[in-house]
Amino acid sequence: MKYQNWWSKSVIYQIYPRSFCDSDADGIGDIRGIITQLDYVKLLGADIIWISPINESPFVDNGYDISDYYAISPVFGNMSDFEELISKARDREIGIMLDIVINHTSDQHYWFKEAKKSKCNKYRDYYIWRDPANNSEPNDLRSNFGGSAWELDETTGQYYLHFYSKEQPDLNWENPELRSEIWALMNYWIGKGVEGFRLDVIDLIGKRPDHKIKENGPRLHEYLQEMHNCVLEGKKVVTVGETWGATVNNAHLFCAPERKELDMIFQFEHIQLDKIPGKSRWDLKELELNDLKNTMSKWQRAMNGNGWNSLFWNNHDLPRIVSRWGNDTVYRVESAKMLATLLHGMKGTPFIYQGEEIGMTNFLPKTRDDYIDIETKWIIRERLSSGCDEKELEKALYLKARDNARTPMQWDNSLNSGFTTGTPWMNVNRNYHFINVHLALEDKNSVFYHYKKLVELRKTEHLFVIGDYELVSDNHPDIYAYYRIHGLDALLIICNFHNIKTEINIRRDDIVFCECLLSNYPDRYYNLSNLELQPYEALVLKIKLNGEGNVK
Ligand code: TEU
Repeated sequence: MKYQNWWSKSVIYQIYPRSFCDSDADGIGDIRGIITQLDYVKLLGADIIWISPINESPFVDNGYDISDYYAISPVFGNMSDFEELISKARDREIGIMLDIVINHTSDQHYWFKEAKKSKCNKYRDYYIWRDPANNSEPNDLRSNFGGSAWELDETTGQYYLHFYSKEQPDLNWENPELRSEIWALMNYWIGKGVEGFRLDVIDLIGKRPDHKIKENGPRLHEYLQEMHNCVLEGKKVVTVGETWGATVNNAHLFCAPERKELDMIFQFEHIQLDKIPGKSRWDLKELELNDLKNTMSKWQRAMNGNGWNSLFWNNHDLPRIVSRWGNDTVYRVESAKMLATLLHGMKGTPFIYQGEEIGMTNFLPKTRDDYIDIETKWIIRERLSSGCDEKELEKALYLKARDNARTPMQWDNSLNSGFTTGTPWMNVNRNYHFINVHLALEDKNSVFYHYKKLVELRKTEHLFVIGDYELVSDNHPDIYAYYRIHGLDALLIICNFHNIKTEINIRRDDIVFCECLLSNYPDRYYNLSNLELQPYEALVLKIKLNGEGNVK
């Protein structure tokens, strides 16, 4: 048996609640808004909804700074709304995956407020404190949002560690009492009926700041095994860890089934191929298709039987894929479908980020003030103060800013794209008049129906789940093609990644049957020995082999 888990066939839909659907006209999306759209998610076919954090928070980092793990933020609703969401989702056979941020809390969390009071407070050791070194920061560790990772607490004269903003102090996982608190809160939410956890920056919890170790610290896997023991063992709960530090060499440590840690991880290697190596993601470089083929193939092979891939192009931290690696003007529909096909054909669990399924794009700001994310504001400040080229900066922001993912969901053509009848917390992308759910549902050739078909195929064609991945390795500069093979049955996925016509020869003598399951151009004639592909064309072919050839 190549898979045995209830979620192996699942597709996960990510909701960024703030920007999804507003039910009470305060300009911010909420849980009741999500409830009204459950039928939409069901129509798409997703099995699990991952909701970005909805806990009590001062929202310095849009909820990734939790001040009460047991409470729902009133901005999003209340506990009975959440319970109703769980139950109405369950009625539709949809599970709810909670996003838990347990590497750090908000500085407004009770634990931190207490911890700050004195060095001998009961909660002091829940966080990471160090004495100044030569009247300055303990060392030169940097925060991911700019500046030092250490902040001085005037009252006690010590510095605390924060790998994100200073309002997000890092928790001290070395402390067993802290770990027990975390297990308790996770069990609480399982008791409420959640069927999954997305664990924010989980590869950081084993940090050793004195040795400047951030990711993959020495006790990381011990903690995850303890979590499995104390929380996950025997429960119908799927976990996916966010791990920017994962490589093909350490990924199995997180998710090889026998290790009893997590079910899947998000690794980010493929999504960083358009930055200058060794520099930050704001330092742009064109994506080379062959780099993408190599990286995706490497991960497909590495996780074969030794873990399970999560498949994604997008999330709330990443720009819109159609603007990034597709074409968000002339070929928006074709390229969005091609990118979807390329990803959903692979082995693993696909994630769809809200709006991706209708081909939502990055937004063009009127002024730089339209960027409101904490990380984007920091990079603007930093780059301007170091005298950067402003045109380059604008290009980098358009292509990479997290804000791009966070503009409100485009439901229809009405005021504020049907997201809210109030004033939206963030401006709606001006293209909502022609990119919206209402139009997508009316058009049988829309990006939406292509996604829906891909989700359906995962349920009906076993090969999508179990087939082994084989790259058609020809170094073609425009075409990414691969097989998913099981015995004499295979899928052949062929994608033209660029906006030009191109050709490929995939002639094989051992094909006895070939059927097209999905394409993004109408009425195509396929000749595998001389296949001409239209701009961004994508095909999913089902083939039967006679066993006399070599599939590779
Ligand atoms: O993101 C992890 C993270 O490291 C991000 O800073 C990421 O590198 C960057 O945003 C890429 O654009 C998680 C959450 O997904 C993010 O929203 C939070 O801001 C962050 O953790 C802190 O909790």
